[in-house]
Amino acid sequence: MRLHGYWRSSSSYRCRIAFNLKGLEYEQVPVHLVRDGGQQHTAAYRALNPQGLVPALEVDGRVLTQSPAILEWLEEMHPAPPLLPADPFERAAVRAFCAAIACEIHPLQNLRVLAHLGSAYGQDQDGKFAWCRKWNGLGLAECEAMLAHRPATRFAFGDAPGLAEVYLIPQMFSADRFGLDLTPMPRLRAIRAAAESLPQFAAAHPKAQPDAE
Ligand SMILES: N[C@@H](CCC(=O)N[C@@H](CS)C(=O)NCC(=O)O)C(=O)O
Repeated sequence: MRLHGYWRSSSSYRCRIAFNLKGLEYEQVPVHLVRDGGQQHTAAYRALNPQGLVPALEVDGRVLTQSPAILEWLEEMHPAPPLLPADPFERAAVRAFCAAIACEIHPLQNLRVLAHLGSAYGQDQDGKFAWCRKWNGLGLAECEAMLAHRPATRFAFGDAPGLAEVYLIPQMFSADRFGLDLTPMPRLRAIRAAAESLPQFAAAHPKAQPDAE
């Protein structure tokens, strides 16, 4: 398997965590999202992913895109250890938590959205980061609330890490990068501390990647 990604991309980070939790070997192919105007826009990369976004996963000569699809495929192909609970209702609850991150927060902070805030609305780096803090702050507070009435387990949906942490930990990394104060989210911070004590998460961290800057 070849993962085309970028060290700081949270969607790529999700995939790296999941591969590591499953104990799977994979090769990384760096796609620099900034250099040369963004290597994701080259014809060669768009042949892999017509959306011009990372990640893209090459598997036996075929290509999968969209990290949620990659993660669901991974879970179906390599069910052990599971990233989702056995109970269908709980599985839906985990997917809702992941969607709160992948659908409501992440798209608003994407590089091309921030570039448009600059070119069309005159926002500088401070303005763009303030925008990112707004949507990360709102979305992560909602994630904290989604867990408020759940049992006090080590991770979000039990005592083992799963899909919720695959989405959450990269999103919290982004939130830090944008300077968001995570003090009002003690449950999320405790989950992150538990996850980051595990080697699978440490190895997936952006700063541990070969293309890290
Ligand atoms: N929903 C997609 C999002 C992919 C995505 O937005 N990737 C970002 C990096 S995290 C990207 O490639 N951005 C490049 C750009 O905006 O030009 C997924 O989860 O795979």
